[in-house]
Amino acid sequence: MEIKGKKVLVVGLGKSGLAAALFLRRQGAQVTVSDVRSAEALAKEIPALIEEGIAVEAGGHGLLTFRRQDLIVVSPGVPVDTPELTQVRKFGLPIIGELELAAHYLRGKVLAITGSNGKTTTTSLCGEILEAGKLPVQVGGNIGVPVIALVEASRDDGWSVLEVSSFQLETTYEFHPEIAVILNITPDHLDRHGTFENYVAAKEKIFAQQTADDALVLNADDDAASRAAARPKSRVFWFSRTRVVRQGAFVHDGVVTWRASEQASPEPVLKVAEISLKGAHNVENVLAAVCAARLAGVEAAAIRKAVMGFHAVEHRLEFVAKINGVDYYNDSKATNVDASMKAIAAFPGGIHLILGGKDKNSDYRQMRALLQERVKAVYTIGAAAEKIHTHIEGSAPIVSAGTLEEAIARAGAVAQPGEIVLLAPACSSFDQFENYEHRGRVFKETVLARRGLAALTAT
Ligand code: UMA
Repeated sequence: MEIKGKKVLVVGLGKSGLAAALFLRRQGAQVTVSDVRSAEALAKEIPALIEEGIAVEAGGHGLLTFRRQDLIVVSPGVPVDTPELTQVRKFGLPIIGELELAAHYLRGKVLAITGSNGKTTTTSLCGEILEAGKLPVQVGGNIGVPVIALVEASRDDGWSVLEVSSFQLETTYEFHPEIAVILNITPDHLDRHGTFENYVAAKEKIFAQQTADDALVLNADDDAASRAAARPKSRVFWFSRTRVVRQGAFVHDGVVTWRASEQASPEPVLKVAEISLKGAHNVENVLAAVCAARLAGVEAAAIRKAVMGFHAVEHRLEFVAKINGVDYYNDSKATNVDASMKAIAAFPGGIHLILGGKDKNSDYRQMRALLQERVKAVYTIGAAAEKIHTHIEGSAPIVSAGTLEEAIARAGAVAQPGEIVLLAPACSSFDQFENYEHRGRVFKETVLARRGLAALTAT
């Protein structure tokens, strides 16, 4: 992609937009960034951008600014149907995402991982495994490091392991991973994509450009992910927790096993009991990572070593503390109903569950049976509290806590030794927090302060 001298607009000045703007400038483009946030809110970013020769439009998007460009690069969080983008699309102006831009410049091979849940854990795990296999590797994408920021250090003999979201995939056209993984597809982000079908279509763009030389790894236990098998041109590999698959990874007699093809003999990789991560969903993540890593050429022994040494990623069913016999877990990344249900299912019962935040047009009624079976009480917080209350009423006692701190206090006051206090809110965080990391940190800080207090009263 020849960018030198071109007029390029970057929409959104978050992590992605900032990295994209600086990269484009270094490539010799005439760069403008546009953000709805005010100049005051962007006071930190603006001077640095101006110094680099990048023009900034703050406090809203101007149609004229958009029309003046040769190319528009949108940040993942910017909906593709804003009035300005809709207008300029009519004039045939190319609009791509930051991932697509990066894909044009990234050297080496790409292992891309998508799914509604488990992306970050699987991406980190794949990164560790490839490293254990002595392959040059860098990790980025939705996990927090914009893909464009990986370009300059990428090398022809290396791998980029990328967590890719539906937001990022939606604006890709030539993005072409050598190995693509779809972990699962369950309803999420319906407020942005409108329908489940649109969301699935965005996810499926991960393999749209793959050829017969590439590999697609799919979850045989997930309906929507396995339906994708009808469409790719690439070779499909499966993973399953519940059955033996033709080619891919599966659990056999408590052992994670890999089989390269129907003709190949099965190869034991590690025992399920050796996986340090909690929950059945994490066995799926490990199976997916085993598939991807074997396809990338990592030997079973290196995979086993890396999986055994891998512990929960921050905010993903992360153990925080034991206070008076009660275990506190932070799963702030459970930002949808399915993720929250997976977290609940990781414990046999005795759960005090903190639910709520910003609703994403979700159906919490699906949780009723599981709540009835395993949850002692639900503590609701944030803007979605009332809707959640209506959807789950009768399946578990509900305490309207309002805030996260109050929920922890109320749950901690009644939880008995051996029980669990679990933050798995099934909602996004933006009503009360900056993002899910912020929510997770507040959870951890509040719990740890409680532990300090408990220690003081015990002495
Ligand atoms: N903005 C506009 N106009 C709009 C909308 C937003 O100007 O119409 C501006 C905002 O004012 C803000 C900026 O855009 O200044 C934010 O851009 P962004 O939302 O794309 O955020 P980034 O900081 O660039 O982070 C993005 C991803 N964010 C989203 O997809 C919402 C991060 O994923 C990712 O880690 C980062 O790029 C690096 O690749 C976060 C996420 O929540 C973790 N992802 C979703 C998820 O995991 O569920 C998909």
